[in-house]
Amino acid sequence: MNRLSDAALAELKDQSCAPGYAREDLGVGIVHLGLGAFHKAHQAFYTDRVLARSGGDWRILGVAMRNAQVAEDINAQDGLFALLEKRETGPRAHVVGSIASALCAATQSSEVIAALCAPTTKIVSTTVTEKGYGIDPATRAPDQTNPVIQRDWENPENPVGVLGMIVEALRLRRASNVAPFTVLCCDNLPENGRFVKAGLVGFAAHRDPELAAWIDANLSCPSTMVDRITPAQTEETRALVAQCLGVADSQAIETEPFHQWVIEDDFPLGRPAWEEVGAIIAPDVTPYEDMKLRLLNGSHSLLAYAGYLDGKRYVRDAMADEKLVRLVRQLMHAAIETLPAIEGIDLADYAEDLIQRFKNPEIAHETLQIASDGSQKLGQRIFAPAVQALQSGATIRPFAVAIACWIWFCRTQGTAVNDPRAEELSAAFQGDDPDDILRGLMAMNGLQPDTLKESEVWSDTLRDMLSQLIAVPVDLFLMEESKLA
Ligand code: CS2
Repeated sequence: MNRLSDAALAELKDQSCAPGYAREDLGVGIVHLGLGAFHKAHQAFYTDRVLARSGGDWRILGVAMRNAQVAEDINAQDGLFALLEKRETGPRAHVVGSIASALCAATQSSEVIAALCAPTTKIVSTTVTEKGYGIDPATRAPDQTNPVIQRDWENPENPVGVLGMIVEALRLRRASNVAPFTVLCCDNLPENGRFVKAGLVGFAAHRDPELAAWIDANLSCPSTMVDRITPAQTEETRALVAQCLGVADSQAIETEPFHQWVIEDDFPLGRPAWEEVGAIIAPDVTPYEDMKLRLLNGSHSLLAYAGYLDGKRYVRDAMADEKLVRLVRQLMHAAIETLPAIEGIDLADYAEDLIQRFKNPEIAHETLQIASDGSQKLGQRIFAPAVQALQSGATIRPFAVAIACWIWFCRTQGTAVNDPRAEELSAAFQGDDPDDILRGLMAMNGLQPDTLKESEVWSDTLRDMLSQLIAVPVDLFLMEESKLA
């Protein structure tokens, strides 16, 4: 079987699966940092649809931050990959043509900087995960203890990290009078545009305060809410794509049919007409972000921890268990109480649609995958709504359940927990005395908001959850759902 490539497009079993436009005629206008499955299923997919509809010089140069193999493999397919939508009626494959080629930041720093400096580069988008920026979420300043930040401060003209690369490119663009590109952060962070801009200004200030002031005054960083559940690729993904298309594709990804993108419209150098293919342009995406972070991602984290502890490998398995569905509904209900109304969206319907999306039997999303990086995710997903619930006198119990399950999950993993703060977490959550564990949590910098630290109601509730977890094996605890109500 031939490998997917420009030349192999003519051999596709079904020509309606091909990109449907002359890729080579369209220039590159976007550099994307973080060439993973989520980018392929979301921004690359939306941009592909725009290119098919109205063309434009908006193809994407993908940058893998660390793994050179990722870039080599997609280049061997001329940037092409298949997106497999897992519908309940059967899978549907489509070849995405928006990625022109790829580089690796760790091994090709100067090539990446050159691409970022090209006047044709109008947008630099990012999906590097919450921890990938090296920005302290509590202060939005660069984390001085982060090895990549330290390395790039020492080698500012040869950077390998997100902040270092963007700042160096902006410095060079400014020196040669090229207007700054727009930075579009597409990670699950609240006010993600403001977050990344603060990190960039802070990083630049360490190098040159004047450059920092210029970035602050001239750089556009619109915030955006992105959504599409995209599990890691498996052998089955590749086998299904080979069956549907008749070509071999090592870069194929699988994802759910649902997708949503809400974007603030602040692109001084222009942008693809993403709204023509379904994106929503909004003056302020904060309410959409909070809705998604607290309802989708918060529930995902709870399902990941409680599901994993209850022996569920995939989200769909957890959702086949009524007691876990009830647990998730309780959290959603409490989270809705903390959200403002959004015109055109019924939050109860949104939550119900999420339940159905999580149940999709075609999507094999590992609880362990979502369980990673809790220290980076739970602030916006669980602690922030817990603060609001506490302040308004609403129920905080479902938030305490989620945190207790996370703590318990960390205890089962020890120092092997997949989290940049693994050592600290394992030291904090030792022993069988809930008060020791609470003290450990409190001592972790920037994790639990002060309002919760100072609240007896919160500490009592969390202590209560933890004592129950300690008193009975966790699987029994989860069976005894009444204790969680
Ligand atoms: C998940 C997200 O892994 C996680 O933490 O909650 O990746 C989630 O699948 C996406 O945000 C869905 O849009």
